[in-house]
Amino acid sequence: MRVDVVSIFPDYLSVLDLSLVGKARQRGLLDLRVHDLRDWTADRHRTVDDTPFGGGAGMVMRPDVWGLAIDEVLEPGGQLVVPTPSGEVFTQRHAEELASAGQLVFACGRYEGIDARVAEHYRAAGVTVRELSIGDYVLNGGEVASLVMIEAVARLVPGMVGNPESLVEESHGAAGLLEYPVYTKPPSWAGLDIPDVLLSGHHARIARWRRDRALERTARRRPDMIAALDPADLDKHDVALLAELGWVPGDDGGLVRA
Ligand code: JB8
Repeated sequence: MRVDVVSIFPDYLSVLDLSLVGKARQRGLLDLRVHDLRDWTADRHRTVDDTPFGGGAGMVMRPDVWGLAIDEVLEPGGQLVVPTPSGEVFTQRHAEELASAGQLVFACGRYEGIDARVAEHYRAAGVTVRELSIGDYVLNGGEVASLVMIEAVARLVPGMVGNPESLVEESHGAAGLLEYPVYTKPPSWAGLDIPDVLLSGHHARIARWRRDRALERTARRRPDMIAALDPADLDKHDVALLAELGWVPGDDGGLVRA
């Protein structure tokens, strides 16, 4: 897969030389190229921004400079990703979709963002343009959001993760539940003993205990995920535990708070 990142702070992306993203590059699975947006300016000051039409605070990134950069970097079939606090919230589903693209171009804005005509222009030209937010908080620019999305996507590219099982049995996987708590040696630490069931060797009891803890954790921390569960994925023990936690079947079969 090819990933291009365009930024006025290309050094922000240097951490991609490390870790599993760096290893995937060494192994030829990921062709990652970072570009300085100012390389596509022609004026003495290498200007990338200007004042907003209609007034208001701050500066807006010029569409003409962005257009030259994207026209040069984007390959046929490539997708354009624009990190922005105004975008759809980036999820594991987005990561999975992006992982199947041949090329991703991340356009990292700064200041008050990129002139809205850039996304409009590339959509009109038939390019898939994804305006994505990594969460409900505001960063100073799209670089760190791009790093987050690149890591989430890169680890899904076949061959990048050593143990493919660790890709299926994890948070935000098919189960729609948070992960159960995990423990390792020593079995007693700081006066805390690991749960006895995990030493029992009873695989079915361990699986049930883990599912109960996942359900409890999800109900407490992510009630939105409980409401989104497919009732067909719940066994009678799940339904009983969730009822104890205050979740009962609603009119449409989904769970609602009692
Ligand atoms: C200017 O919070 B963010 C984000 C903030 C930004 C820009 C892009 C993304 C561009 N500010 O994810």
